[in-house]
Amino acid sequence: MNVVVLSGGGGGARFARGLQDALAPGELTVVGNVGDDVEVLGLHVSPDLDSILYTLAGVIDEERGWGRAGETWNALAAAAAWGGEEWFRLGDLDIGLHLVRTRALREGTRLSEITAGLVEKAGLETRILPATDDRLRTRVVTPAGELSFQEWFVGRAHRDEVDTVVFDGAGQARPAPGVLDALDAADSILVAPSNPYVSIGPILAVRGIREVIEGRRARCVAVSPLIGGRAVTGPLDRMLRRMAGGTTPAHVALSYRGLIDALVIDEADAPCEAPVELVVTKTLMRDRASARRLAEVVLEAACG
Ligand code: FO1
Repeated sequence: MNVVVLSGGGGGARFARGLQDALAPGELTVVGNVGDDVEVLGLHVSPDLDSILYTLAGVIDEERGWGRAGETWNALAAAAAWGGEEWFRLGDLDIGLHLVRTRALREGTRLSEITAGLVEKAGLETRILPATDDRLRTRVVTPAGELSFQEWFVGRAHRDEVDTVVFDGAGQARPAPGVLDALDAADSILVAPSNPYVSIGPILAVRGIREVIEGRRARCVAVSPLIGGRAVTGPLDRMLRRMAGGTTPAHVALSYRGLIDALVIDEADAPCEAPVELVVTKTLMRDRASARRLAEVVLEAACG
């Protein structure tokens, strides 16, 4: 069976691990968001790809939800002491990966090739594909002006309301090698419980990806990232209220209009009406076992 999941970091990465646990080795392809990518201290950081890689490899800091477990912060402290930036915290272990990736990018290697190399080094059989190798950056338009994603999300702790989300470079960005083929060959296409605007939106903004999903043969099932109308973490509930007018499953389903056959929602959001088939279950991923249970329900809804 071929399963493709579109994912951001955090909850998306946990869901991907649930899928990896539920499926046979090699059956899963994760298409990851790169709109959050940022250059810090001269290093190229791909937060969502890294959260997916670290989570699937079992080295993520589970509590923080990003970066590596057992992290230390000496390089960052030393850089800061010399006047370097420290608003975006890079740990010593994490920096090891950024050094390798940044050097390879400077030598002209594509992000997708670099990511495949990291996946191999981690000993994973799941494929992780960046949505694009081209430059695509998410920006948010707020009452305080237009901000880069990380300036808003980390620098300002996402306190500003968001009026619009813009994907800089999306017009030119081509899908990374393997993305369209994977979607085409998929028996099921899944959308992880990630933020539809800033995690899944940038993936769908890459030329051809939305169109291939719209023309799919496979069923496409999304998992709502809301529980009881509230985001588990992050600003999605505020974004949906302001940009879509509410936080019910119908509002989530409408953000994937034309793309999904079913939406998996939490028991706390049922009963309700939505323009797609609804599947009700417990969606909170407290640990690896609950993420696997959620993955099994979603696969059942997608494959029958
Ligand atoms: N999130 C924060 O809230 N503060 C940070 O300093 C921070 C650093 C960071 C470094 C590497 C990395 O892979 C992720 C990091 N994140 C940090 C998380 C990240 O900004 C967001 O969670 C994602 O971009 C949203 O999916």
